[in-house]
Amino acid sequence: MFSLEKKTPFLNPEETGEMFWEKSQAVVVPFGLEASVSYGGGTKNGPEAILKASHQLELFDEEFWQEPYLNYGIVTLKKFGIKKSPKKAVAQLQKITAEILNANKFPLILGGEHSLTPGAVYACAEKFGKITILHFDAHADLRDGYEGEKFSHAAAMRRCLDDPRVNIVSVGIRSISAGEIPFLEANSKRVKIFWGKDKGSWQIPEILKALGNNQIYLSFDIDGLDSSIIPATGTPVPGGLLFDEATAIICEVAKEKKIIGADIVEFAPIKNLHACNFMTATLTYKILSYALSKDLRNKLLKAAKAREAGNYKIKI
Ligand SMILES: [Mn+2]
Repeated sequence: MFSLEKKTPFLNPEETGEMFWEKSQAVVVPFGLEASVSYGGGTKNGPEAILKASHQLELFDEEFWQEPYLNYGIVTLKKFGIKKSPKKAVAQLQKITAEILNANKFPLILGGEHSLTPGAVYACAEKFGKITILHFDAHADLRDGYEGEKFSHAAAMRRCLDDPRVNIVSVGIRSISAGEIPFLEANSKRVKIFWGKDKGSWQIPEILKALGNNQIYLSFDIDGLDSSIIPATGTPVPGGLLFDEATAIICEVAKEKKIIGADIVEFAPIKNLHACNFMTATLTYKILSYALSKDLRNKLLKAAKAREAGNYKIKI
C-alpha cells in the first residue's frame, strides 16, 4: 500500500479536509524524473511547484457549477525516491501505475520529464489492452533514442509504440526531426498528428475519429502550450496552444471516450513566474474533473442550466 502525502497534497488540505484512499478515485503521483534533459533543466522541481500552486486554486469550478473534486476525491502519494536511470524509472512507474489501476483508480502522474510516460502507458495497455494516447506536445518524440539514451524524453512516444497495443494521436506538434519522418510515414496507421501550424482549422470530430474506439491515456507535455504563456519548460517552442484551446479538446474527448489515466510532464518551474505553476495546477484539476465526472456531457449541460437559473441549490 502507498504512503499518502498529508501536508502538500494536490488541493489544499485545510479546505478539502483529509482525503482517503478508499474514497478517492484520483491518485496523484509526483514523479520528478530528471535524467535525460537536453536543453533547460528543472523538471525534478515540477511536482512540488504544481502541488503548492494547487493550494491557491478555487475548488469551485464555474463550468461544473460546483466543486467537482467532491464527486471523485483525490489523494496524492508521498514523495518517494525515483530510480536514476530512465529505463529503471520507467519500470518503477509501470509498477506504481499498475497498482493504482488494479485498485480501480485513476493515475495522474506529475512529471518530471517525458521519458516517464512509457511506464504508465505499458501498465494501461496491460490492464486495458488496446489504448490510444492523446498526446499534447510541441515535439513528436518519435526518435529511437537520443544522445545514446533509448529511454530519452525525446523518444517518449517511440518507446510507447514499442507496445503493439498502443496508438497515438498527437496534437500541437511543431518540432520534428528529418530522421523521424520515415518512421512516421511507415506507422501512419498508429500515429496521427494534428500539426500546430493547422490549429486554426482543427475539427473536434476529426480528433475524436482519429482516437478510435480504444480507451484513452492522456499525455500532456506542457510545451504543447505556447511558449509565450508557459516558458517554464525545458524546450519551449512558439506556435502552440492556448490554455482554453487545450482544455476544450480534452473536455470534448472526455465527453465521448473513457480516459483511464494521464500525465503532465516537462514542467520546469522558474522562480517568480508563479503564473506558470498556477496554470499547470489548473490544467491538472481540469483534466481530473473532465476525466472523472460521470456522464460529463449531461453534467455540464445541467451545470449551465443551474448557472443561468441562478439557483445554486439545484442538484447536479
Ligand atoms: Mn515536448
